[in-house]
Amino acid sequence: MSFAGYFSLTMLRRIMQMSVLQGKQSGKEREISMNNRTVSRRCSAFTLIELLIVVAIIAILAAVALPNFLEAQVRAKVSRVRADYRSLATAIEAYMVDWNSYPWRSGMTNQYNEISYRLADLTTPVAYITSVDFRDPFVEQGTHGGYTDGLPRYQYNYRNYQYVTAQGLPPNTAAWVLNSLGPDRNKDQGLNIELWARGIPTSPPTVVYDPTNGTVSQGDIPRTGGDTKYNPTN
Ligand SMILES: [Ca+2]
Repeated sequence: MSFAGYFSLTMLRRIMQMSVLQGKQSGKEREISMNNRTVSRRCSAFTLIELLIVVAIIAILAAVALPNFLEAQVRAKVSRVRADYRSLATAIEAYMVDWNSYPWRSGMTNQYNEISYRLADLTTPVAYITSVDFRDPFVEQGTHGGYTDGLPRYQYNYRNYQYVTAQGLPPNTAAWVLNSLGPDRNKDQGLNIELWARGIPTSPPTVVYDPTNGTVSQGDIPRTGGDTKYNPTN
């Protein structure tokens, strides 16, 4: 073996020894650092008790917040009903000024009790309002809401007492009523509110929604206009 060959072999052995040594050191260092990580992880981890306390606190907060959130939704819907009534009442009274009677499209169709049909004369030929497609926020879409005709409901109900003769009410009474099912989502006697206000008994008795009975409680949300005796207090 030449001197160059002997030198190369010696250098190669040396390098291999160093790398093996380095490898061993790295392994040790890795082990130490892993141990350190394990220790630090053990120190920073949550215990089961801590996790259970956090879960319990979140559950309590949810139990307190959820009913308030649902009630806020109902209150917002009641406010929307009253805002819709204001828009519709303005258009209905403007129509009365021009035509000397309240709007009423008679006849029977599949949607005859929807205001988009009964109040269609508010939009054409003169547009007293751009649309009468005001949906009752308390109508579960497509259900009849307790009305015995079984027709699906979407919108507020409307009655014009000049055209719909109500027993006990003077004929041609120039009054109208808009009605929402209210938070109980079921028909009470809101459309007969004018009779109730004049002391004419209705069966079952007229019930007007009152939030003091509970945010979700029985009753309808009616609004009247014209020759009316009904003065809502809420
Ligand atoms: Ca109701």
